[in-house]
Amino acid sequence: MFNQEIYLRAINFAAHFHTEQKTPKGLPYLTHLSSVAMEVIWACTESSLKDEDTDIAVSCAFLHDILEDTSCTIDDIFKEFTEEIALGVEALSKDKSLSSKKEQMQDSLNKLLAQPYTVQMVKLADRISNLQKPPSSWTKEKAAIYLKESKLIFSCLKNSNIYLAKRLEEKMLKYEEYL
Ligand SMILES: [Mn+2]
Repeated sequence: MFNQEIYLRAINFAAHFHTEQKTPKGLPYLTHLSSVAMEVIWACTESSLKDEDTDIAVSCAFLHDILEDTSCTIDDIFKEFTEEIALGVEALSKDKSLSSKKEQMQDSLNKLLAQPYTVQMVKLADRISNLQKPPSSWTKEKAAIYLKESKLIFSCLKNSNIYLAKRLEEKMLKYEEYL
């Protein structure tokens, strides 16, 4: 079980910064963040992780897109959360100064591989959440590239949590239907 107060701090902080942001399907962004947190909580429970580890994973789940998508800075996170969480969120964020998306992903994966498994598993949960039916505006090529990228994430981070790895594998198999 996680610490409810830490959970509340993370969800409120995320909601404050993501405010009006929507998912590609037009839903409040908090639906994505809470679905990632839900996958993480499920995996932490299945794996019987320690409460402290679950708290880190759940906090990183709620904060994993905050640096990329909002005005929140790494200093803001350091002020409100532990160093472990701040560094975890930083590793989960793409460095937009790198020129291509491919480089940004590889850089983020390299940073994640230096992080504890509690942070790495958030990336698996994020991709599980994102592998729903693609938006109608996506071409089959775009979806195929997304699946290929998902396979890279899986191969780099699958050892962080066997339950999430299995679930991501199933999601990728299902995603083939959309190609
Ligand atoms: Mn995300």
